[in-house]
Amino acid sequence: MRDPWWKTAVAYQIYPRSFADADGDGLGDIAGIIGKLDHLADLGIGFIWLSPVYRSPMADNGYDISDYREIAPEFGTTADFDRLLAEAKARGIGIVMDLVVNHSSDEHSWFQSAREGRDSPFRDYYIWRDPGPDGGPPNELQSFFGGPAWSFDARSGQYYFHLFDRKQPDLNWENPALRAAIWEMMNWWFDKGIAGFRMDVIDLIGKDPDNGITAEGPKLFDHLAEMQREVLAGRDVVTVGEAWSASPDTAPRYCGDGAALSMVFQFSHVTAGWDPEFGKWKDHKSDLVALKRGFNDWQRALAGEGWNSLFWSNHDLPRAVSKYGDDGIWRVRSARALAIVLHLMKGTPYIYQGEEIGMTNTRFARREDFNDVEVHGQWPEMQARGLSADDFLAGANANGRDNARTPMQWDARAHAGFSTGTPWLAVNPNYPRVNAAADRADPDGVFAQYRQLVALRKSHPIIVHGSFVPLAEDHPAIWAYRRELEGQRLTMVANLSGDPVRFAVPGQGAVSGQCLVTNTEARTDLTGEVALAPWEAVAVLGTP
Ligand code: TEU
Repeated sequence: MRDPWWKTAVAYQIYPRSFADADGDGLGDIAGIIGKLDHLADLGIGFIWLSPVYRSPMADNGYDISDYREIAPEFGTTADFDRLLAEAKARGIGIVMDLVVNHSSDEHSWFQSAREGRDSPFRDYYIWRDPGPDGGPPNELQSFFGGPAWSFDARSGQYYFHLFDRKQPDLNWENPALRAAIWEMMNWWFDKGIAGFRMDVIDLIGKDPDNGITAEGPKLFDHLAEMQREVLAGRDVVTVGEAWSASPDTAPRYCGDGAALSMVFQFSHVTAGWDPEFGKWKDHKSDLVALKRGFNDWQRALAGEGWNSLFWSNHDLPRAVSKYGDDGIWRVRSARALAIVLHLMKGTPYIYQGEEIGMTNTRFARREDFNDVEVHGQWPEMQARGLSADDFLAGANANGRDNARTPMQWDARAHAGFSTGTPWLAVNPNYPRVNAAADRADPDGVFAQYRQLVALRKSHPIIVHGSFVPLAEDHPAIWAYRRELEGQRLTMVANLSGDPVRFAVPGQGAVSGQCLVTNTEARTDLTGEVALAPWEAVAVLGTP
């Protein structure tokens, strides 16, 4: 059987609001994306995951959709979108749309009708319950953005359910008519020629809220099987499900043989770096051993069946170089090391916009400076649980979603060349130094490293298909692994610390041959003890 194209391709995520603004209103747009397609073609990526561009009141920056087939006017028109699809295709790049169907916007016509009363034909598209015995919410379930997951609707005297903001009512997946409407919508987009879907919080669609079950609920895999039958079967597309609760045990049910998804986004490496008590809202020193375990466990679990996605960052997470690297003096070298570590594992790598030029977190001086709905919703919760204002601010600065959402830094012009107007979220002040034009001009820059890695994946099947064996899993500073395919061995060794480290390469990783990639000096031999410079990463290809 021919390999699916998405195993060799590298993905690039665009958060349209912050990518490129063509019309000067301070918000990124589709015309802006089209203007930057050559940057992406040059990087060599195979598909774009486009965060939502649908019509939306933007309570959660587009993850609250009011019309699944229309483009948000602030981002452009359907004609602009069709042009993007065609221009990307002409460069060999597919467009993967964001499918946000755990919930819609409360301004979707379905919800507008549903809230008119219990007789509305769309009432059952959402989850309504009578008040609890005390007149309060039906149960204790909480929203991910803080506060109860139930909001009262005075007109009908019932509560509706929302796992996110109150402007994001959850859709009722128990209703076959709702499911049919979603299948129809997905088929409509595929017929337009999109390359796939990234599925927002897909592990939540099988929920059973009456029994307090939200993630991986009893109906989840039935719904995915129906999606496979009604939409995906026979289509040569990529599907990636965002699944915070997926585990190595459940992974095959999402993306094993015959399952609906090509792969999932799982977050074990992300949550490994969170505070045990306050989660992402309290800064926590990251632990390399736990971080590696997050990846290695999944590499092992999906060795035979299924496929991994590989990512450091996305629009909900901090910038990779700030979280896992060193965004001070080692910014460029550590960003390159992280790229090498990630891209030579087994799976499909996702590059988040700006990662390819080593963009860093922004420091927000005050809580009020954050834009994100999650920060403002979670503060009262965390305060009630005993977290101080200073600690919360430090946590939000370390892990908050706005870090990834500051505008793309294209060049040293005002607002980093992102917009001629005033950006919706301020550009990181380091843009005169950290920007695409400067980085791309540097043969030892971050972009050059990413471009090389994307190209190597196409020329070296061992990177795509080779078996994976982690090495030195308990080492606190070294990340190392071995890949093998058809008599070839590829060993990657990286020092993820700012100190020099002497490391004895275990026998099962020993290799000499050709230096495939390095962020410092070329090496052709990884046998015995090697002395690694700070943040040095190197991969050697040879025979065992
Ligand atoms: O994110 C899912 C999600 O659960 C995150 O909000 C996550 O909980 C949080 O960042 C961790 O504290 C998806 C989208 O990626 C996100 O942008 C949306 O806000 C959310 O779903 C709702 O659609």
